[in-house]
Amino acid sequence: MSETNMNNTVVDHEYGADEIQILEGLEAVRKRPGMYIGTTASRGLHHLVYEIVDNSVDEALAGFCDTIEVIINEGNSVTVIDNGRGIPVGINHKAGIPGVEVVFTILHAGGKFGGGGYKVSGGLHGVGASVVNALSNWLEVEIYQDGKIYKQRYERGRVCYPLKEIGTCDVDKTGTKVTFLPDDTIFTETTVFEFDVLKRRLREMAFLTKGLHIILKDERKETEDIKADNENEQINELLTRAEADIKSDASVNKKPKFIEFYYEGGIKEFVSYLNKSKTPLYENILYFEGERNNVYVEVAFQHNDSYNESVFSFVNNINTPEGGTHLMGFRNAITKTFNDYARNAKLLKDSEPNLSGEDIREGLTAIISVKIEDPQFEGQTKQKLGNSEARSAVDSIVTEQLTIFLEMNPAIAKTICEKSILAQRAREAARKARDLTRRKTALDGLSLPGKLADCSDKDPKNCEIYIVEGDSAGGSAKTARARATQAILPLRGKILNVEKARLDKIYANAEIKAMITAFGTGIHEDFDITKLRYDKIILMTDADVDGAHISTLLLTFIYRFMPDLIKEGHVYLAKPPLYKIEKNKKVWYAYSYEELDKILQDIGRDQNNKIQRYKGLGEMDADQLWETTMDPERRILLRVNLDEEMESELDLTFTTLMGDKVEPRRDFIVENAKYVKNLDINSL
Ligand code: TSJ
Repeated sequence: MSETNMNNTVVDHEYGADEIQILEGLEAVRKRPGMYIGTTASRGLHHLVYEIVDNSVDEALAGFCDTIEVIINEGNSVTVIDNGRGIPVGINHKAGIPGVEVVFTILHAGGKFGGGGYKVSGGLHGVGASVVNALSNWLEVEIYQDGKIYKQRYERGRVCYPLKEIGTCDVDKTGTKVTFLPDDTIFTETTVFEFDVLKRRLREMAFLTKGLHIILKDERKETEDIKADNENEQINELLTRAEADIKSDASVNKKPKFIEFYYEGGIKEFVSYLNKSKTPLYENILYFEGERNNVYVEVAFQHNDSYNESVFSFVNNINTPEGGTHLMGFRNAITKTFNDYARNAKLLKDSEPNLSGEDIREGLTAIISVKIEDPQFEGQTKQKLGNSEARSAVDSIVTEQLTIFLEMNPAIAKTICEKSILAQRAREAARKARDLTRRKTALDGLSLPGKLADCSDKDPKNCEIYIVEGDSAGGSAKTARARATQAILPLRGKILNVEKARLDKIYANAEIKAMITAFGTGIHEDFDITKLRYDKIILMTDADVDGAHISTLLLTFIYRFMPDLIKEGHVYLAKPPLYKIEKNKKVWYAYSYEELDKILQDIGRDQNNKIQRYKGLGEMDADQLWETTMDPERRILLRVNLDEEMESELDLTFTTLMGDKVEPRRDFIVENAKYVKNLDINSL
């Protein structure tokens, strides 16, 4: 092991022991890749790219680079190019090898060897380029510096030859180019990069780094992309229902091959992007920026006329879905500052109580981004920022600048305060309504909704609940079900769109109340998963556009009120068949057009084949419904997943699909052909 390395290394040794350690370091990465990149599935594969790009983003944050280009090459290698200073090629004193070799061969070397500037962007779990190198079949780096081009190649982490000069370039041209091919013996599930996945994260990075150009190109032939797409075929199916009408538009099928992100306004533009399908309450996007105690703070926000809070926080360009000190600092600052303002401006009377944080955050879209030298993560999942200096930095910067802004923009200040006061009143009304239901619950034990046909088994682990659209399908489902373990809750018509209703109205909605009581968990801060009455919550709707819409409404409700049900994998979509085929008294069901095609191929395409296209659950009798959609032995269920790393995109998915602006909604569907893909629905 060490021999190969010795033969290939530039410098003469004294450093043999170090090199053995180097190899052991990278070998450890190859042995336990999960420890370094979390997963070797598709997500881990894509993280390799982010890990490399993070280095270029650091160079941009240090002020030496303004363009990063990412290219997916034919054969699924990836190239990242920046126009920064180029990784240092001089011999690193400590290691006795060129800086670039240190970066790629020594575990956790990233950042430590760079002088000056921030080492801020975090990378997944803070691992470096060496991890990408260790997990690549091969990796090549080229550096443009002082009119020279340097190159080195590695295979499975090992140096192939000493860093060498391979030519000259314009002295003005500087930068780094890295190309790597992920190791298919490690990424056994897939080595196919998905354009859309990279696109989403790169867009986020561009939003978080104002003034940086990030370009993504796909140079593969059509086939690779289609291969990746087919892995999500079951999703396509769901989509074809909702999108059948749009699909005729040829542009849908044309994949983008090139995209450039550049946001001069950074997170300000992030906020307007998130609000694009909503109606803002005022034109400005408030933006505050500053540095305190070595914490660089940026905050942008704008209220819209909805009732939901869409606040996303980032530390060193990494999303922190669980928040932490930076988020607490922000919340504290806006609560205090708006209350002070509202009192002073007599918008809030002396007799009235303070606005709560929740009131002020109603309809708020915000991005909080901090950059900090040594982020400490806490909590069970180590995703919550713990540094107390981040709290005080965000709090004081937002308080100071927001106070001034409100003084100078009284009309906006008044709009926000009035919206918050309305929210306060609605919250009070909702609390009263909720207390009423709570008291009732306490008295009756569990007063389950009347429409619910509950199952008899009392162990939630064995139980499932079907949420069924419409009374007639509900009736069939009640007849068809396995009474011991399957409960049926029929819902009447379209359910309330929680994106467009305030809490009091939501609590007053019968369908929503029925679901909340049936599930048993409570919602929001009262949510308690141990009280869940069913292991599986199965949404069963028609296989048409309306059905897809109802599913989305239901998912939106669950996402906003009890997201943990989705995160813990309790939420499913039933998949009714699309076709029934009859021949000689025998019956087949097909769940997709492809399946229909296959069945017809198998049984022969005779004239007397009877093919029925199911339009709704109502067209099936109880037996058919059981056979095709409810029998655990035969049915197909799709599990709904939240990809937490793309929180903001997910929020956008729901708000866009459920929002009231028609144009953005259509654009969204056309652009992202697969909205459910964001939900990452996995077939079981
Ligand atoms: F890490 C990496 F190898 F994966 C990688 C690093 C990949 C890519 C595409 C780019 C980079 C990278 C590194 N771009 N720019 C830099 N800059 C430095 O490493 C650098 C240059 C000069 C100095 C200095 O103090 O003079 C310091 C650093 C960290």
